[in-house]
Amino acid sequence: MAEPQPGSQPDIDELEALAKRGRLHVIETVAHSGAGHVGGPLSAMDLLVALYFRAMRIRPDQPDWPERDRFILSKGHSSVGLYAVMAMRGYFGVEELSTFDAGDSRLQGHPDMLRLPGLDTSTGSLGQGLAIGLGMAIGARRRKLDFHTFVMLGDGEAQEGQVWETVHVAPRYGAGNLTAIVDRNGMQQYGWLLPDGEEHRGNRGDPWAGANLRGAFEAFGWRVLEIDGHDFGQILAALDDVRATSGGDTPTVILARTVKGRGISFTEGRSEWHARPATAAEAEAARLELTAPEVNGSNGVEL
Ligand SMILES: Cc1ncc(C[n+]2csc(CCOP(=O)(O)OP(=O)(O)O)c2C)c(N)n1
Repeated sequence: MAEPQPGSQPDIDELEALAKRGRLHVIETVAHSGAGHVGGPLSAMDLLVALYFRAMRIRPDQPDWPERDRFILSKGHSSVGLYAVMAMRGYFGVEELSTFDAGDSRLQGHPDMLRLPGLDTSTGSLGQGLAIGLGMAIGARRRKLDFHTFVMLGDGEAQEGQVWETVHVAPRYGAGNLTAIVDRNGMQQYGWLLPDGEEHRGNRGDPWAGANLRGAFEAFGWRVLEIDGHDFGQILAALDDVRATSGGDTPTVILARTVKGRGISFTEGRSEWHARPATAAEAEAARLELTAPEVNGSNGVEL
């Protein structure tokens, strides 16, 4: 498959191939650095590819373009997924991924906007990104700019209080130009905290926590879209929808059902892959899976 050129509109087959390539970058980059997160970047990959290759108005060669859409990876521990997509989109060369997490690298374990052009915010301490995004959305209105601000959160992150302070006030500011995207993979660092308070260290995603998110956002006056976060048709439709309503007064949350570790058989739904590097043998197994021609005839990633 030819690499889509910046500014082109890759179709769904091309987006799927890009997501596979992005997943391969994630597993290989973290294996190479010896540290980093895997499960969250893999669950977010399809959403990131759709944002950077189809939905967002951006100019990778002009990262400070004032009218660019803003993106905040509030679940900053998934940085390697964002870097993989930014590299494929042309912000920097894919070879720079091999510097990930080194002390002098622009690609820190958590995103550092003072080092890497193209990042709109530094993140890592969970819970803060949505408040910053609301500030950007209000700023856009005051400066009469029509850019849209997208903030990606984890569902574990959604337990943070600052998220709900922002959810509370955003409709009051008429922030229709703000979209929260929750990567709802039903797992956090070790599994999930169960309703009875017992921490479940294992591989059970929890529908309880996810189910409450719709009601909570709606109670504060947000528009809620629920989608399959691995279905590009649904992702693109939701992102078109928020663009169409960007001039309105109601912020939107996209609750994207995802699978932690998505795309590699032995990482899917496994909480131990939250943050651990693959061994050389595991990285090779992942490469074989992601590059294998599929049964339905479409191709795996061309390297
Ligand atoms: C304020 C804060 N507390 C704790 C952490 C450590 N931490 C990093 S990732 C993570 C789990 C996050 O779970 P979730 O938001 O569901 O992310 P995902 O499953 O998408 O990786 C935690 C607790 C942190 N980065 N910031």
